[in-house]
Amino acid sequence: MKTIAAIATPPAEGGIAVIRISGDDAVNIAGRVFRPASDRNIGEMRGYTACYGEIYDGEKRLDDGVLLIYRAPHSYTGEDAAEISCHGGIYTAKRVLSACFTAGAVPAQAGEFTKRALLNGKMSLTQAEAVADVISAQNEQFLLCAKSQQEGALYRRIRAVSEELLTIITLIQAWIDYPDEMEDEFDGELEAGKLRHIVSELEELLASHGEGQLIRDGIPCAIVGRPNAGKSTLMNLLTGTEKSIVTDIEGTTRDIVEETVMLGGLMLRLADCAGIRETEDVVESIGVERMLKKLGEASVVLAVFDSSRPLNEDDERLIEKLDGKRTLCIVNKTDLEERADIAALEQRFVNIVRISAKDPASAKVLEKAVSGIAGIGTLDLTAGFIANERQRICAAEALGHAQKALEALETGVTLDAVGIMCENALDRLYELSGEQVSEAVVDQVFRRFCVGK
Ligand SMILES: Nc1nc2c(ncn2[C@@H]2O[C@H](COP(=O)(O)OP(=O)(O)OP(=O)(O)O)[C@@H](O)[C@H]2O)c(=O)[nH]1
Ligand SMILES: [Mg+2]
Repeated sequence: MKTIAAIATPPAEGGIAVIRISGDDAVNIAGRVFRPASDRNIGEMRGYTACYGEIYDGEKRLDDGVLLIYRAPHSYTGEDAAEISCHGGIYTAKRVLSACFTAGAVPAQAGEFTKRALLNGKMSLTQAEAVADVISAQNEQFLLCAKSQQEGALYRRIRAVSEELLTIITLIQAWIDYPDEMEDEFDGELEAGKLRHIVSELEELLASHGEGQLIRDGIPCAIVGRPNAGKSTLMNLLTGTEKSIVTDIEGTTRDIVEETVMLGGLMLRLADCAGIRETEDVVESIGVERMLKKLGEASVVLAVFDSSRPLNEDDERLIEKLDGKRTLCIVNKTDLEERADIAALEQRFVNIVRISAKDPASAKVLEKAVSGIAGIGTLDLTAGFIANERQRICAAEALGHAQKALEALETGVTLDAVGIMCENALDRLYELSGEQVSEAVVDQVFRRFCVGK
């Protein structure tokens, strides 16, 4: 395999930039572009050792920097590798990289370092996929999940189910091949029990996909309520900006104002919507339509009620629309005299909080209340989760086959048919973990990566 090189740091100005080289010839190539300040021989440097020196393209001095050597198999890729740290100018890094090409390296493709790590058995496919998730993580919670995935959480989870399936397949096979030599009767109910466990494991695994997406991309959260309830004031409080226009005129917000915030450790995609009411105004009624659409799509709803005015038919209409929605009822304007029937709201909503959106201290109260109701994180994603569409399809197909096998066993279909269905499920799991996967699939996985990783 050719020796590859790429800039591993982002194309931006910074203190240092790192040029990564990997392959059989990595140390030789490093030796051609790097001249140690001491009389050290690069070819004799041991793994995990570094030296300071100057970087050259032929006889042209480019920069000074540090060379770090890795020896196979103790490197990210499992190959001999070298990293040259130079000054972090974009142009300098590009010049050092082109010197590596002159010295014999070829440009690395997107994700090629990680792909080599996979091919050299340094990680499983799901671990390699997690590397891309770690790089693109935008919040603490998702980073934590992606990290445990990178450490093999999903792989271990699939492994456990695969082994359970394999035990059933082996037993069925033995019964088909050597029925006379089996000591006990075939216990269909016992095997069905094992299959039921596999089915429920796979169902739980599939459920982790939606949850993982919410944590990665943010939880869609609609702020709704009647006009003037204080929705935009609340939005501005949570975002710490004046993004939404606030006035005492009813129907101020018409179009949807969106912003992503971190609240109580969760990433929320807030949408400040038009107030709900019957209106003749064409623009405002389009706003109300959009609000209803957002409400439908939201995983979490912040429903704002104005405590200084009696509840009216718009509030009632909203309450009806919240049926079945994960809602935090926010009783706002508690700094004013109370005129709304709060007891009625308390009867209707389990999660209720009283605040004044004008008071900055309310942000803390909301943070606690929101993390309580969001209900995300009921599954422990650090135990492994389905992170992308490729994995989801494999898991869904494995589940389908396992369900069919269970049904066949329960309805007394022949053992070989049950065995085949179990094998189909196992094949899908092997594809999911990457133990049996086509080159085309691997290529597709690495297309998501950046060059240098
Ligand atoms: N006293 C008091 N006034 C508030 C509070 N929250 C909002 N207001 C005021 O209520 C009025 C309406 O606030 P907005 O945030 O624009 O209300 P909205 O729900 O977005 O209204 P629309 O966009 O028209 O649907 C403004 O004058 C705010 O200053 C509060 O907690 N206490
Ligand atoms: Mg508003």
